[in-house]
Amino acid sequence: MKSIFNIEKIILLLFLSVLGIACQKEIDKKEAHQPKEHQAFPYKMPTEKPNFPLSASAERMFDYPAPRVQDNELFSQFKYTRLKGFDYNNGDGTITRRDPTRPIKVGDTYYLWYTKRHTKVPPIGWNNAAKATDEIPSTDWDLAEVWYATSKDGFTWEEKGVAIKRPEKPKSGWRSVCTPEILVWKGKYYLYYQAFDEPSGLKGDLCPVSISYAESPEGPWIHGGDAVIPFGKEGEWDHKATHDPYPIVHNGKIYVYYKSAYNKWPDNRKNYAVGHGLAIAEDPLGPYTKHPLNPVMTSGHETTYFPYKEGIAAIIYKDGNERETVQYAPDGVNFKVMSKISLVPIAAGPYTPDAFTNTKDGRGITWGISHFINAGKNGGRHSIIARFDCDLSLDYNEPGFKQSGVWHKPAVYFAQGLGKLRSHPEGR
Ligand code: AAL
Repeated sequence: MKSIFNIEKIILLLFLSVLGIACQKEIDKKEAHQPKEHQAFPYKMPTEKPNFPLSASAERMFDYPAPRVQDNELFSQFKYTRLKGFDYNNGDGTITRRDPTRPIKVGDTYYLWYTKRHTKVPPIGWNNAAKATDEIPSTDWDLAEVWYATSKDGFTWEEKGVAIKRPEKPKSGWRSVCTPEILVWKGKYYLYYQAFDEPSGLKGDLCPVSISYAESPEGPWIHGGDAVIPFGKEGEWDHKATHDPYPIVHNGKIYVYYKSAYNKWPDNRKNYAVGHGLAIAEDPLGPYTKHPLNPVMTSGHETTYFPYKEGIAAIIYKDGNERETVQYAPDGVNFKVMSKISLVPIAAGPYTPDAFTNTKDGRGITWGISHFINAGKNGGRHSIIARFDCDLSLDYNEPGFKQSGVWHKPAVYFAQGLGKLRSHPEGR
């Protein structure tokens, strides 16, 4: 008799405690929806989002890696250094170097690849592409090849020669090979690059991506394939061009971020938009499968990505509403803005020691090579490559790079004067 009484007591107790929990949950839920008391925002910066009503801006402040930009690991200033070792023919426009890869270190030597055009005359512009010849380039990257240079310190470089030559017509790339990027995979070196079969600008900036490989960073480079990044189907955002191929090893596979421009037509380019897609493969020579959520980035221009913590971070410039930002995606697909940046390195190739190590703990970047496309005076337009330094690294902490002010001399602003609004709105 006594034992039955105990069991009932236990069941009753159990029932009451479950009831109790359910009630508490209900209370919490109700409380959760109760408008919390408004409180004054504290003078001392909260380390995490306060639990009282906040303005949209104050809410967002706690969506960043740190509420203060100076403490934000994914915010940095960028400082620039002119490189030694490259000649530009007194800036007369006949020599250009642009769209550099990331430098890689082999032994104690840094290797760098880039677009080099050395033509008799400067480019005539893509609006005049129909007048381009075998000697007269349309754009700055027309009639170009992929060259390479080495350095011991990343400041002084020695140009070594051509890595990827333009093949004989009609092979893909006979008109121009440019905008390279490097991958190191299973002890071999791979160069991805754009391959033009017509002067850029004729019908657009249309080109597929080719790939070559070598046992050594000094070559010889063996042709590995053409159009390795599949174009989209007719009407899709990337059916016209695949640019700026950018491989990173992630999740044991090759993640290639690439750029494409859409919403533009030969007779109407002014409403163009730029996106970045992701194509994934288990072998550098492909096949590549494009991510179903492409474009994974809807701002930016050239591609710059690097492993960060368990995910991928990106430096985004020029185009789109989220231009001039650093973004991060733990899955390498769904990027969010982590900071707003200024004086952004264009077509940046950051030195990224863990780009090809399949890291689950990306350490970030501190320097790299970028380009300026508006070097040289009118008629001598060409690009130069330069070094940038920054602190987007978990292992480096230089407060100088974390200051929030970027002060240009008034002359810099006045140089962007109203007079150029129609002729050169972007101040090129
Ligand atoms: C660059 C890159 C690609 C384009 C052209 C040369 O900024 O996006 O390489 O084709 O411009």
